[in-house]
Amino acid sequence: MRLHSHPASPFGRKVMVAAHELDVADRIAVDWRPVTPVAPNAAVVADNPLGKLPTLVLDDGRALFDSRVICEYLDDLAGGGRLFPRDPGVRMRALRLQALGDGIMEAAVLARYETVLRPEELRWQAWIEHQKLKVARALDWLEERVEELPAEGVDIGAVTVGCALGYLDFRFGADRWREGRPRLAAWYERFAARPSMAATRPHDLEKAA
Ligand code: 99T
Repeated sequence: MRLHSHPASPFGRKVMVAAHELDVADRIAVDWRPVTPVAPNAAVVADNPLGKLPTLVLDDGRALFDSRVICEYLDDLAGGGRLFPRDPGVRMRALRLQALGDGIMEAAVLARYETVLRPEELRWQAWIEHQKLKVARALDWLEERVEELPAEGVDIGAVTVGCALGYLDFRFGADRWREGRPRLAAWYERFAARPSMAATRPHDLEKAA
């Protein structure tokens, strides 16, 4: 299998953290593709009409997108029911956290694009502020409900929230998301120490790419 991804992409990291947790990472060859909404990559577009990362190309040529679909595929490949719990109540809790983590990443990526991609004279400060407010509200929600995240072990909710927090450190370190959120910060400190997270740090991958 080949994965179109990029060291900076939190969605790409989510897929690789899931792959490491499921012990299938060595079956995936990663192709680093620089991609933005205004600079699509031809190889990615050939496999995914949306032109987005991550996109996984299977050995039979089928391409899977987006990160949610790819993670479910990898979970099935590894036997199923590991990152996506089978018990309906536990599963729904993990899926809701996945949605929240994806939402944090989406809002943060939109704020990032508005900050670095859009020509300076066209930048819309209120847009950036409101994307950042979404992130802040989601982090406060997590701080209040940190027990929803698995204290030990891992599921797709933990993987996604962990990658979202890692992305905030990578792109928005100056915003200091840990301030006022000690419970979430403590959870992340433990989660970030997992080998799957250590193997996928954006700073390290960017240097190696
Ligand atoms: O939107 C584009 O054309 C290019 N952007 C992407 O492909 C981003 C890369 S993160 N990926 C997504 O938005 C995927 C979202 C999808 N719902 C999923 O896979 O879950 C780039 C971050 C950065 O450069 O800082």
